[in-house]
Amino acid sequence: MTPDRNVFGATPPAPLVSLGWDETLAAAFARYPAQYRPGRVSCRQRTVFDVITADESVSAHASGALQRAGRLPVVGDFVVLLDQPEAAVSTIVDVLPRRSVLSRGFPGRDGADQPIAANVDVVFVVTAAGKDLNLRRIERYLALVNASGARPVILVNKADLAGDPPSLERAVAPVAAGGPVVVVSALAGAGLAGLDPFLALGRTVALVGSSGVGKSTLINALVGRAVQETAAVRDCDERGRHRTTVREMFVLDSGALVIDTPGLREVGLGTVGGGLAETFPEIAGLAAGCRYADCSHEREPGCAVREAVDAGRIPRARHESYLRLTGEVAFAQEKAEIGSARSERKRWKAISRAARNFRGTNER
Ligand SMILES: Nc1nc2c(ncn2[C@@H]2O[C@H](COP(=O)(O)OP(=O)(O)OP(=O)(O)O)[C@@H](O)[C@H]2O)c(=O)[nH]1
Ligand SMILES: [Mg+2]
Ligand SMILES: [Zn+2]
Repeated sequence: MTPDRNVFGATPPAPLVSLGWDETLAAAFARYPAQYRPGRVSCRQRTVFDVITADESVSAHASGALQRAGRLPVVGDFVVLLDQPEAAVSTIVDVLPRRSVLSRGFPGRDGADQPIAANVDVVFVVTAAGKDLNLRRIERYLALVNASGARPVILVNKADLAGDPPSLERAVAPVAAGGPVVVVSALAGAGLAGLDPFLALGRTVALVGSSGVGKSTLINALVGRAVQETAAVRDCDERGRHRTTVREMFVLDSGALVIDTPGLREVGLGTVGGGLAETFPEIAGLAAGCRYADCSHEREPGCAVREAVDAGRIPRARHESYLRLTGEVAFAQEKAEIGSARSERKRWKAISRAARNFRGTNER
């Protein structure tokens, strides 16, 4: 079955406010003259972007200036469009300031982080009952979300495969840090009402989680139609393990915007360490009681965190996970510093080469 590509539910395209437009964005857009119009990126396929505007959905290319500056939009970005009468597609000339950006560490050479989605209010960290239920992986996702400026919600899917919902809630409670946990079965349509508080008009929700946990199945259940392919639909033509290959935003009847993402093979934290204290609040809270202000909570004497671990107040596995993630972020930051130093050196080499050539031309 071919999925229905219309991103809108039963409701037609809506004014910008219902796409999450706010006063800060309006102020940033105010300097553009009348021929420019704002829109929100709902999908990116290589070089073509789908952009939802106040009254339609259009295809667009990023301007050469944005491409050269490496300022390409991601799904969820609010952008400024310029329609050129002779061109079939619009041009994105600017990306408006982001109120949040969900990124992951990207194993690229320069160690830069890779943005996944922008202007997201809430992220559903989706996991499935059964063998996917891995607390360590949930912690990784939570760290990414907490660093993004969006709020995390832990969503346990496939409740139909396992014990009762309360036991699934209890299973993830040790990593939830008091945040919301919702147990659903996307396939059976059970428990979905628990998501309503996060799906109000103009709110943007992104779904992240391993391949196969049921993110797209959940999107279909929320939209009420098969807008996304799910693993079961095309099991015979296996194009690799991942069903969803692009990030895409859909508009629900409630007016909420939901972004489906492909499962990540590796959840690298990248340079964003900001989310760790929020992800491990009980560890961050104890750190003030350590003897050394810069305690790494590994081996230092007088470490309040180690004491709590030894006393059984913090699970050993959780402490180890904290140390591993902290170490990863430190490594990524170092790599990014070296990476940017390298590109800076390259830039200067290019500039001095240009200067030499210029002098050369003048002297000849
Ligand atoms: N039993 C059960 N199966 C489910 C449920 N939700 C999804 N599935 C199945 O899980 C498989 C994977 O679902 P998808 O929605 O494609 O998973 P995904 O997270 O989008 O995967 P990627 O796109 O690869 O990241 C499909 O066979 C679904 O039918 C559920 O609530 N219960
Ligand atoms: Mg999918
Ligand atoms: Zn310590």
